[in-house]
Amino acid sequence: MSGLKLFTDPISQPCRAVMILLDINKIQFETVLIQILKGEHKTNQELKAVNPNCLIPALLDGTFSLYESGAILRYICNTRPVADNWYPKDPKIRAKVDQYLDWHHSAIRISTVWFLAQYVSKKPPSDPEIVKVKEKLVASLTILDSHTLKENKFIAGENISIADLQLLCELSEFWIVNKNIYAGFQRIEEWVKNCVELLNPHFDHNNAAIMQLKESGALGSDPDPLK
Ligand SMILES: N[C@@H](CCC(=O)N[C@@H](CS)C(=O)NCC(=O)O)C(=O)O
Repeated sequence: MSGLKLFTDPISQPCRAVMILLDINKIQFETVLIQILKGEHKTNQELKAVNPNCLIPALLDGTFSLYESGAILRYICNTRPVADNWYPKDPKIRAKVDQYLDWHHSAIRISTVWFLAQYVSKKPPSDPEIVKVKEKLVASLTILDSHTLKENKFIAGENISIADLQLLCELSEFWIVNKNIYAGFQRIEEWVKNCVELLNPHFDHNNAAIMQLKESGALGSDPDPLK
């Protein structure tokens, strides 16, 4: 046993990134399932003690507690037997991984706001909040497609890293509503295929919950990219 206890729900993008990293590196961990759709993150007192923000993922390593997926991904790489490509020791490549993990929150994670507003809260696409978020997201996808992935096969270089995991899990959240928000961004489309191929069977295994949600049609279907 690695001694890790992860508070998680596979329908959450940052949770999946952490679970895939653990799985692919064969690191055992104890799962505390926090079902977001049932509001369990708001009531689970053990989670609240680990993360006073009541958000997941959150991690316990013995008595050491940690929240924020980017910090958790890095901590696992720094403390467990993880292949070097995930968080390379080379300072320049590592800095590029860190650059993405920081940029992610203001540039890509914003897609969550769109998802929650349009498909969970059922606001119309013309809602000013949604329009603003989409503009920002298109600008960020354009940067990834025409800059980041033009220079490199993966975000930080020639190998897949935790930065790619973080991005892939965020973009694939829209698969729940049958939507491909990166359609037409050819380098991103190619990169998604490459990542999924490299990560499987661990990617599909951890994606099963969102695929079930998609099949259930619970949040509807919106196949139009970036509509
Ligand atoms: N910046 C945080 C975001 C964590 C987060 O927003 N988690 C979501 C699940 S994807 C959550 O717990 N949501 C519950 C809520 O917002 O009430 C991270 O990367 O870990």
